[in-house]
Amino acid sequence: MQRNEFERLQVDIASTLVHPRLVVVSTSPPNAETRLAHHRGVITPNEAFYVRSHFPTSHIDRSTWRLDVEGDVERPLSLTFEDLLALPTRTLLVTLECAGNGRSAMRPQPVGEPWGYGAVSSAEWTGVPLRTVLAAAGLAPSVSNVVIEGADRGYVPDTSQTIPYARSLPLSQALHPDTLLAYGMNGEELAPVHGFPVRLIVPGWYGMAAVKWVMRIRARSHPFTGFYQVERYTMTPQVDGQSAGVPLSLIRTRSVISEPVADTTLPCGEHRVRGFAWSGAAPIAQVEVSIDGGTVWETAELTSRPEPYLWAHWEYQWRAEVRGPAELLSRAFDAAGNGQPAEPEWNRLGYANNAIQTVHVLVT
Ligand SMILES: Nc1nc2c(c(=O)[nH]1)N[C@H]1C(S)=C(S)[C@@H](COP(=O)(O)O)O[C@H]1N2
Ligand SMILES: [Mo]
Repeated sequence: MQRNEFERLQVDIASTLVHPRLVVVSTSPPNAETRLAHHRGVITPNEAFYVRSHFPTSHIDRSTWRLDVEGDVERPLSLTFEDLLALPTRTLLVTLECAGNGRSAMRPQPVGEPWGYGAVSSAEWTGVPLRTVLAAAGLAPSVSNVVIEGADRGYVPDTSQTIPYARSLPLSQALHPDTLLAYGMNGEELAPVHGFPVRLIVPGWYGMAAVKWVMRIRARSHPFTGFYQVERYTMTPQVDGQSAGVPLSLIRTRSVISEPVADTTLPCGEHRVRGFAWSGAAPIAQVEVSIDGGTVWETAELTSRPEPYLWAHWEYQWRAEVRGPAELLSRAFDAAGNGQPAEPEWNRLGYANNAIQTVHVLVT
């Protein structure tokens, strides 16, 4: 192993193990999920925010960093960090969920990081709308999509050279006023693992769209066929992987139970069941809880104000009267009427599992 590679590995391990709230899924590249029961309120502290990276963390010097805007544009740009700071800002509360969140609950177990339910977190993001930068460059009329490229690179199956992490957005989403080039996370600069100095935020979309360490923006008039665009992050139903997949975009409606913690023991009596619910398509309208394994459902109380892109917190009062195993379930509905299925929609790469979660506890 090269010396600098070794050093990078040390940094990755240190930056993911630094906070006891994170459960490490892998150390290089750094992948770690947030313990649901450790959330206090709807905003996740930066050091407890889940981490998902395909390649080692990029460590970027902000003073030499440039954001290149090129491709089918009238005026290619190379912006400094100060150039970006000088543009009008926008701040949004956004929940980020990895498309692989909950993969470990799928059967048969698909390939990929074995996430539990903690690859989801929320923050207040500050940045410049991507459209502002695209307007400054001037898009050609033929442009149909915009590729956002990160500084991180590595090998992927069937390539002899390294490739960068890169994702394309349809033009309509690239021009959406809420799609941000973010440099602020809960009032702080981004940590290296979360994409310092600048990352994309695409509110309502699964996390793969939120490209970290953004270095290059390319306006294109033809479809982008990069590895992370067409080989990953598509719903591929067949085991053979031959049929074309449906690209992931909006986060499906979902809820999780954060308390009581799954597979724990509690005494008979009053307990507060707590959790979160979110949907990329619309704010959360209702959450229901079942304490009998899914036969009877009752409405939970929303204890935070439902917002378009931010998860809602909910609570439910449970009087545990019967000793023995209990099964707690929650299900959410968004304002557009989307709910959660009883079983995951199985797909080869294990994405977008928004099936109702069952939490098993033992009442003593
Ligand atoms: N450059 C780059 N951006 C990336 C990734 C990556 O590997 N490289 N991973 C994506 C995925 S799959 C997710 S879920 C989110 C995770 O963001 P976080 O690590 O800040 O939680 O970043 C996205 N942006
Ligand atoms: Mo992800």
